[in-house]
Amino acid sequence: MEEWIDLRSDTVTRPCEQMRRAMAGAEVGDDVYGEDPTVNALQERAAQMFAREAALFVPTGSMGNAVCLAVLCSPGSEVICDRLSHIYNYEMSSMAALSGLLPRVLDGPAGVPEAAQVEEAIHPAIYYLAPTSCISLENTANVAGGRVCPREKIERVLAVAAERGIPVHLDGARVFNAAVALGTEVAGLTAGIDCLMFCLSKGLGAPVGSLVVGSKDFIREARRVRKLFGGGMRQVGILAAAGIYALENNVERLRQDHENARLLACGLAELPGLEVDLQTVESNIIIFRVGPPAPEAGELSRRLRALRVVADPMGPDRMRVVTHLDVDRKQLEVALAAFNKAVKG
Ligand code: TLP
Repeated sequence: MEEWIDLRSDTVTRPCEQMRRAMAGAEVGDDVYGEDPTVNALQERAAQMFAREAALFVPTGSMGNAVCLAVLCSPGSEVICDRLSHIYNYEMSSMAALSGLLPRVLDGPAGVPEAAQVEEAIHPAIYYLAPTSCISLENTANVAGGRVCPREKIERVLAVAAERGIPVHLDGARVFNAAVALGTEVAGLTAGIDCLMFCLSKGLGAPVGSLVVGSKDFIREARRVRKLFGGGMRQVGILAAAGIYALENNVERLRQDHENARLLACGLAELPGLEVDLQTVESNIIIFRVGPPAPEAGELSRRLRALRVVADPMGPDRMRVVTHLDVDRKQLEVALAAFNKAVKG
């Protein structure tokens, strides 16, 4: 049977044979009692990789972000975030629904606000203004096209945050992609950020799971809030084992996904009606414009499916494709040939 090539997201990867073996062999215990040795090992490894005191395994990135904001922020306060951020667009308004928070939205370049914009948006301490309780950054910035936020820009925001005494959260769903793209380590890239979430279930190839990373006190409170949100899990070492495997084997190889994304982007840019800004392709995500003579993005997506290539539209004139460990070079060539056929009808 002919295979499908799924470029919708790096979330679509399936655990490989060795990862499944690690999962099947995992030692487990009841993690609500803190007694799952594999979860504990994963949490320690994550804390160590980020040079922080502690980490907490959570089922999803969305829950990780929600837990962090709930710990950092009081109801009725504001969270500064970018207009393109996942936390603002794709998390079911959870900051409002679960924690009574209002997003203060900024239009930063490349999906992350500049320090000057942040400074201007922080409310002064006047009793009739909602206090600003957190600044949330995202790296890589997904909907900006997987843009990588360099350390210098983070530092400028951190300086403003420190001066005003406001904590900074990082939605680091793809922070390993950012670090690999910059040729640096996640610990250095994220130093000084108060708490962060990163995902095992995106480019790292695990089936489930994210981690929240921070200080001991922060993680103690995060554990309580995770339970409050229904995220206390039991013999979850089976999933944590996949996470350990992912951290041990799938970080450096993200480089390949980035190279593949560049190749794919260059190929797409040559096709009639597809407008790809190659300057902005910095990691494994490509967001590009679709216009005449190509059909609307929805129709293009349908034609691609008929050719066994899956890519979703983002509105009528935009599309996103994502490279990951389940698509290799040969499959990308097949995908490009399908795009070529589909744009021409
Ligand atoms: N992103 C998914 C979709 O929800 C859009 C994807 O396919 O890219 N932060 C960022 C930056 C994300 O991209 C995502 C997922 C999350 C948080 C949420 O992670 P999950 O899906 O585990 O809740």
